[in-house]
Amino acid sequence: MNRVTNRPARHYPFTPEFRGKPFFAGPHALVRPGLAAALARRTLSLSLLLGALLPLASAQGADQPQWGEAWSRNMVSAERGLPESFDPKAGRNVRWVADLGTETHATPVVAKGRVFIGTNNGRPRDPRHRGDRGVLMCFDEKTGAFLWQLLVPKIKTSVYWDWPNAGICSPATVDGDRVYLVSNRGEVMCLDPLGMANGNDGPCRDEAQHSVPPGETPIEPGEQDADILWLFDMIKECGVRQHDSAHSSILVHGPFLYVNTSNGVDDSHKRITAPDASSLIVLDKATGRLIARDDEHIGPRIFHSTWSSPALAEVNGRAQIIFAGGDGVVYAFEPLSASPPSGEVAKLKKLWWFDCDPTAPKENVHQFNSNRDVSPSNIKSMPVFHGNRVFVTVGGDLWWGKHLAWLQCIDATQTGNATGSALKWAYPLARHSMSTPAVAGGRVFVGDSGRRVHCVDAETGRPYWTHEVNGEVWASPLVADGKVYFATRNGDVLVFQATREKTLLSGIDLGDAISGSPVAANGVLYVTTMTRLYALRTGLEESPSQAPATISRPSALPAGAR
Ligand SMILES: [Ca+2]
Repeated sequence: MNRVTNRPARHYPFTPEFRGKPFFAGPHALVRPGLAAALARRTLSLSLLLGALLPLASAQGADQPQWGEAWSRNMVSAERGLPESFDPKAGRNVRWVADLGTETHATPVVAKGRVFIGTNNGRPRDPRHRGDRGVLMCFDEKTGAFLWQLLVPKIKTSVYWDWPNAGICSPATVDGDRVYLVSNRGEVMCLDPLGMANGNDGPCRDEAQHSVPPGETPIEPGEQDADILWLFDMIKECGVRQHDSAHSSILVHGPFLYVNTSNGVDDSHKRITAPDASSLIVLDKATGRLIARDDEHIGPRIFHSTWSSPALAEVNGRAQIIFAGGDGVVYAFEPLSASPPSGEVAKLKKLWWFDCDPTAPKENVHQFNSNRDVSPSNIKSMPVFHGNRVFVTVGGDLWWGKHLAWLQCIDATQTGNATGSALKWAYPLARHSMSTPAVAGGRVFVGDSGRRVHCVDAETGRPYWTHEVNGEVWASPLVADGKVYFATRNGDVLVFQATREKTLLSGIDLGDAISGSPVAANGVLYVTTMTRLYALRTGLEESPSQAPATISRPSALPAGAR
């Protein structure tokens, strides 16, 4: 899929029910008063302008089978006709809503008529499986009907291996007729997108045992359970000390899977117990065999964990794997062209590297734990490749490090040690950023944990505009259809025009924290809160009677749920 959004801002579809009237003022509106006032200042002129700019655009109709653009990781989509506002209470522009668990930190992917999203088991779909679990749910793309789920027991070694109720945080990757996923137990899994409904396929046959905690009686899978084809245990096979949670979006390149390992510090946060474990590994996608690993000895310098997933670049026609380590360094590796002989594990060849924070401490880094002024930097978002450049957010760890953070632009055409020389510009962010940038039309959009979103000139790093928001931004933005969608930990979705001038189109308060990134596929926008997955499409009228019959009504939340 080659998705390009370097096109001029286009006209926005305007559904009849709010053409010419302030759509935030209705009884079902979820817009906060301050936001409403800001919107009111521009509503009249916008309405007059847009009223003349119909008809509706048609949807493009492409799947979104991985997190970000394949495989630049750019947070852009070529989908059109996406809603600039929606109202879940009234059903306006809402195709369906699916209940998730009580915490959802993953981003949905959409492929082959199905939507896959990681969550927890806070609201059990299967009464046989109760208690904290990692869960991957699969829904029908058109109706939101629940199809099947993967249930993965928690690691009980300590909370710092597999954080309670965090669920499966990793986004899935769909490639052909396979779903690839990293579970909360640090297992790389290959799943059948059709689940058990078509039988138990693949060499893995012990799903019954795998779905329950060790030592408990196996539960035989039914038609609404996942079908694991193979799995590779990174903790067992690679000696990884996963920290807090496994978080990885698998990159598929030819027959290979590139997977970051989530290797990190121990419970004290002041020691690396697996200094020799890999940060990046490569598996054969057909069999799960380990065929390559990095040889960079990143372990001792990992300040917290290894949560950034690799991107694929094509630099002057040459493919490169771009990987951001838990040490704040961006590495470029040569992609594998063939598997090593049976029994051997190849070492990835480094092409260049760039230390994003070269003056930060490099030795005994964990003594700077909890130092908010001086600490190493790390990278939790994904590096984005665009136009021979890498865009990355980097800085002190949100929980344990300094408050300094930046959006950086790196020249990807260098070789060897590119630290310093490859820096095109650095733009200051606040209190770290988990947000993978969206680069489109010569602009870079990103949010930070300092409660601000930014539009920056991609060439110079100078800001076009910023906007204060009501919560930390953990989600990545999405640029699509001439708009940029931001989501906050306070539960707001903010929609701006993706232009150099700041134009806030709408703000919707979903009343529930948002970690997952907005995505678009087949003309539909997906927004994921802690507890619900919203499928949003332009042109669905504001009327409860016209709300989709398949809408999944939220059930009562258990005690302690958000
Ligand atoms: Ca099957």
